[in-house]
Amino acid sequence: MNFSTGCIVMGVLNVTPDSFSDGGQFFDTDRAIKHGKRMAAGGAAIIDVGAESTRPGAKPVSADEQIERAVPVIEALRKKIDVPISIDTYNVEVAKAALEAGAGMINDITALSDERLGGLAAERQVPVVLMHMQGEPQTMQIEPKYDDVVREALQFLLERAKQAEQFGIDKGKIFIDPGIGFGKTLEHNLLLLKNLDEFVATGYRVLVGPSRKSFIGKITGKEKPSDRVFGTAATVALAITAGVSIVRVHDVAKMVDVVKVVNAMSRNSA
Ligand code: HH2
Repeated sequence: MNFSTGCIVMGVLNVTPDSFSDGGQFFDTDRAIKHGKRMAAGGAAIIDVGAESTRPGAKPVSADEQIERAVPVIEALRKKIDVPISIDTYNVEVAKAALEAGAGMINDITALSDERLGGLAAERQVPVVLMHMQGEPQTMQIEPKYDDVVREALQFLLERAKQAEQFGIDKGKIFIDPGIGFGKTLEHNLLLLKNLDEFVATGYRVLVGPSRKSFIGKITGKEKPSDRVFGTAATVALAITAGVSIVRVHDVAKMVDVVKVVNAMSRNSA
């Protein structure tokens, strides 16, 4: 991963029948592989493969089923493209199988709640994403509550990042993520996005994943996630200005343009 030009783009590859924005579109292995190649050609610097939807209300998928969905896609992409692949999982068996298949990064929405995942990342020396979530996907959007969402997410992520370092993961390989939409109201999401610079100020690299999420639909009135591209672009531009290192998005080629322009402007004003 090269951050010399600024922020980079992580493309979302959901090998699922039920993801909130593209469920079913890339459930078929061949279609998933094609989409991965398309995202790489569009300028993705990382491809994040997920085999379980974590949308609000989603039910967990067994490790075997996730492995069956993700591994053939990772193996094929590893051979066809040069872009690093990350596995979006909180399950240690799924992570192990994905790393064997050629993934080189772990994206954990539970921020190493299973310590074995921390051990695995340290042993294999792969980067990890630690994300903040209140509750769990099945129930997280019922009534999210915080005294101070920014402070609480920051404190949680700092604790988990320190733990990750204790596992033996290099600081430079740890990414923290406020977890947009994970146990958050519209107001919470906006506060987190407005204060991304505070996450950057921790010294850990920051990843953010606002792409096509429902808070954008609430603001713009766009019901269909695929109509939320411009709304997503606004969040991406703001995130880069705050110093975020990775944006996790669905519309890779379009967001790569946004990222290139904002990166260039950020350099010129430095
Ligand atoms: N968002 C989703 C999934 N994984 N990982 C990180 N680190 N940050 C995020 O914001 C994040 C994530 C949800 O988006 P998507 O994968 O498109 O949907 P689904 O969970 O329904 O598959």
